[in-house]
Amino acid sequence: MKATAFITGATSGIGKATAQLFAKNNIRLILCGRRKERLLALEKLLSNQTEVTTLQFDVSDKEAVFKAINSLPENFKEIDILINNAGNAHGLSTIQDGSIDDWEAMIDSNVKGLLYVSKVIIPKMITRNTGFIVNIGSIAGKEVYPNGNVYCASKHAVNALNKAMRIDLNQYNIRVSAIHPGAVETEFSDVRFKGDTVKAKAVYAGYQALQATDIAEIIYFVVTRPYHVNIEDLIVYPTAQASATLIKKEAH
Ligand code: NDP
Ligand code: 8X3
Repeated sequence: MKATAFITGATSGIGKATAQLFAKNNIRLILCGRRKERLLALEKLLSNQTEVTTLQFDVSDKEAVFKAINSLPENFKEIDILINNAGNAHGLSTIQDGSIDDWEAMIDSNVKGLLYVSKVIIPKMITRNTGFIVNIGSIAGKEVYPNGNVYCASKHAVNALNKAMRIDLNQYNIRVSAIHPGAVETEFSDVRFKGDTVKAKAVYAGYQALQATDIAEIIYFVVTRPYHVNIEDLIVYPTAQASATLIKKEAH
C-alpha cells in the first residue's frame, strides 16, 4: 500500500531533499513550510512522480498548526510517516550576550513547533495503531558547544522528546527515530547568521560537509526497514568532523 509522509520544513535543505527522494519512491507527500512560493514550486515539480499537497504554516503558531493539519483533504488524512524537521538556529552568542528574540524563535519552532505538529498527528497514528515519527535532532542535541547555548538546549529537548515519544507510543506500534546530523550544507547557516553570507560560507569551507541528500538517503533507509526494525538514534557526521567542535579543515 502507498505510504503518506508529512514533512515539516520541506521548502529547503534536508526537508526538501527528503521530499524529492520520497517522491521518487512513490510516497504520497504533505509538504509544509512558511514560504508558499517554494511549496507550490515543489508541488509542481514532484506531482508527476506522486500525489502532493502543501500546507503553509508557521510551526510555532499553535492555532495555525491545528487548523492546517485538520484541513487536509480526505486522501491525505492517514499519515504513515511524520518527519519533524522544521527548525533553525538563530544567532551564535554567549549566554550573556544572546538575544531573547533569537532564544524565543528557537524554542518556539524547534521545541514547541515539533510538539504542536506531533500533538495533532499522533492521535491519528494511535487510532490506526501504526506510524513512524522521525525527529531531526542535531549533534547540538548530544553535545553543547561554545555560543550554542539555546540552540543546543532546543535540540537536547528534541533528543529527550524523541526518547519520550518512543516510550509513550510503544504500546501503539508506532516507531520513533531520531537522526542527529553534524554539519550539513543547507540554508541553516544563512539563517543562523541572519543573511551574512561570508560567515555562513565559512562554516562549510575547507572540508566536504554533508549535503541534504546524504541525510535524506538515511531518512529513507530508516523508514523503509521491515516493520519489526526501528533504528532509534543515529549521529551522522561528515568524515572531516569528529565532534561538535572538531572539524578537520584544509587551509584555503
Ligand atoms: P534549512 O534552513 O535549509 O531548512 C529549514 C527548514 O525549516 C525550512 O524549510 C524552513 O521553511 C523550515 N522552518 C524553519 N522554521 C520554521 C517555522 N517556524 N515554521 C515552519 N517551518 C520552519 O536548514 P536544514 O535543512 O539544515 O534544517 C533542517 C533541520 O535539520 C533543522 O531542524 C535543523 O536544526 C536540523 N539540523 C541541521 C544541520 C545543519 O548543519 N544544516 C545539522 C543538524 C541538524 P520556511 O522558512 O519556508 O518556513
Ligand atoms: C546544526 C549543526 O553543529 O551547528 O544543528 O549545531 S551545529
